Amino acid sequence: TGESADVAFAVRDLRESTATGGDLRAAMPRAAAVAQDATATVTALFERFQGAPLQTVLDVTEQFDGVRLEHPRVPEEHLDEALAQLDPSVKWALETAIERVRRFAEATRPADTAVMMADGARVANRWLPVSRVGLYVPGGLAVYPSSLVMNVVPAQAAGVQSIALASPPQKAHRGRPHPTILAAAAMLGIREVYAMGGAQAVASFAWGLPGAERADGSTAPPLPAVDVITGPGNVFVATAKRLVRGRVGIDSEAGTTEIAILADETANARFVAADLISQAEHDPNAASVLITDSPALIDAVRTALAELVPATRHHERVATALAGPQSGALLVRDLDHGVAVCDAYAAEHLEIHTADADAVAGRIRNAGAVFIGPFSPVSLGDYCAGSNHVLPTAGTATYSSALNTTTFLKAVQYIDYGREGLAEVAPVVRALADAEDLPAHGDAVDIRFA
Ligand code: HSO
Ligand code: ZN
Repeated sequence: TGESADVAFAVRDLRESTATGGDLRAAMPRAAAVAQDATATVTALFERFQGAPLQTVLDVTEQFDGVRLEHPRVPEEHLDEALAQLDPSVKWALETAIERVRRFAEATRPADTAVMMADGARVANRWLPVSRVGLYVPGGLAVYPSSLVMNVVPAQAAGVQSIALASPPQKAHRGRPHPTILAAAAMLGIREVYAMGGAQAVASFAWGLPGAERADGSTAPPLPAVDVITGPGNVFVATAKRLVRGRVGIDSEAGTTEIAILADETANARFVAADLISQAEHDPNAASVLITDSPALIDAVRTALAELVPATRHHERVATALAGPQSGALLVRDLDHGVAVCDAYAAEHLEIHTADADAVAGRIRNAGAVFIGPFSPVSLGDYCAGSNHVLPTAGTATYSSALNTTTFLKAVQYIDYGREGLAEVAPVVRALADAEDLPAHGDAVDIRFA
């Protein structure tokens, strides 16, 4: 029916490749690290911020977002107003997403543990939420109320008592964050929202902001510093988070989105093409990668892309992302080779479209999230599967995890030994204390039995 166009989607033949380990990783299609170094800019902003925090935030907001505010704190009635005006079908969809993400987040909160090492010798581990968090919701090429849900719900499931939210002011919306963001915040019971973006939002969360009187006589209260800052953002937000780490905790770096699809000749080429397009829609630098042992599937996917890409709204962005060096098809020898390639790539999102997809999924070690079979597309996970969509990108899935309740929890260990329990291991303390030439350590135990 529709027109079809040539869509660039390069094929790399890895069938003869013997690369493993680091060599295989180096052979993966990834964009060169972002050349833009924001460290100098962000450091300068942080210095300015130390001298005059509120003034700096307001000036920088005017410069970058084009709006002059009296204080970034959004009056609470704006949240209620946005919720009252929210399209009912969007409200229903957000409610469904919130319910599913919450159910999974609560179920995956780690349990407290207690171990009796011997009679009267108990060691326990208890997960406690951090006191206060600052969550960042970006507002650039697209607005992401779904990302607000993905950040707020695990923080609430962890039991965090104080949650602040920042999102850039929109010129088109009287200098407020996007109304869908405000409405989603209100739905989740978040009352503390700030119209600020970029590194200035991260600085405000890390060091706090003073309050202010507004011209209408109302008061914006101070913003107290937070313990943890999470959320995706541009290179300035990511750099700012890296620079405040240590003072506060941060989540893993969720950068430009990626989808990898492991498929065999049983895969539906149109499903595969649609899913590659769906994540390419985010960003011209997004990565869409097909890993398969079937040359016929590659041909069929390219045919489907030629039909589907021109018909999609953001076809320019999508075509640019598919044509980039970070995207393309990788032709592998067989499924074992495909699994090895998936582990080397360590995708943010990995879809499995093979016979016995569940068993194949069980063999994958490195991925932010694994989507199993033809009816688990990534866009399901983006909104309402119940899983989280803030995921490790750029190969960091080799060591880091999806945003989850532990991002907002810390564990305290409890040691509760009685006389007998201590007596039993007193010689162990004595021996190790002497071996370390720290005799007072041994004495501290022995004195109890002298
Ligand atoms: N795929 C993105 C998340 C998202 N998609 C938000 C749509 N809205 C990164 O996982
Ligand atoms: Zn997405």
